[in-house]
Amino acid sequence: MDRNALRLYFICGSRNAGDRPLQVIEEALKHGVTMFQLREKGPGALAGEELFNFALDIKKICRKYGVPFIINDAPELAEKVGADGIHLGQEDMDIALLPSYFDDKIIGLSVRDRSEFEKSDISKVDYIGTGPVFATGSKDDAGEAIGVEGLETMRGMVGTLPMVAIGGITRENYRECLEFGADGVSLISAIAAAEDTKRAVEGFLGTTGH
Ligand code: TZP
Ligand code: MG
Repeated sequence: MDRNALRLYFICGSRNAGDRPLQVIEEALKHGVTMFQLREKGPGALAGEELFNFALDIKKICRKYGVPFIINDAPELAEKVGADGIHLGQEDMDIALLPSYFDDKIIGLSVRDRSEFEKSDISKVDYIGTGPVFATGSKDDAGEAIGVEGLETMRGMVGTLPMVAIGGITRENYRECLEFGADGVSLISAIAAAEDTKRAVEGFLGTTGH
């Protein structure tokens, strides 16, 4: 994959962005998000037909803006909807068991530290997501923050493999993530919960004043 796609990777589900998630997603992509992940988790999460339709709407938005569409931890849904890739955590499906649909798709894996890296088969992995770099309120079981030092350690281990930072990333700290080895930043709340989506996105791209 093109590592530049990781530059501003927006992750969102139907419950993260107020009562008009599709509008927030469209606005975010329109103003420069480079990759998108549908992560449908937690109380009130959509399922079945509703989730499928939501995913299809998002795919259309992603196509419109030429942004890769990744789905978190739902290979069947990803295949059914024709997503560009899948993101898996350490506890999710084994990458070796993914159906052949994913052979030419983007495969992302969460790897937080050396011990997770050592037990991961990264032969089919296109990028890794590393974190939480900072404290986050968006994932209950995210664990202890690894800091930018943790990112730097991971960069040393993974060599040139594309790597995106995750967890508690804001306009104030994202540059540090890039300086310490991440190809980009992935985030939920800093865009999904922003009052002004356009301004939030541009703040991560250096296209607006701070
Ligand atoms: N994995 C590690 S931290 C996290 C995930 C999904 C949540 C990131 O959300 P936020 O709001 O950008 O901290
Ligand atoms: Mg998962």
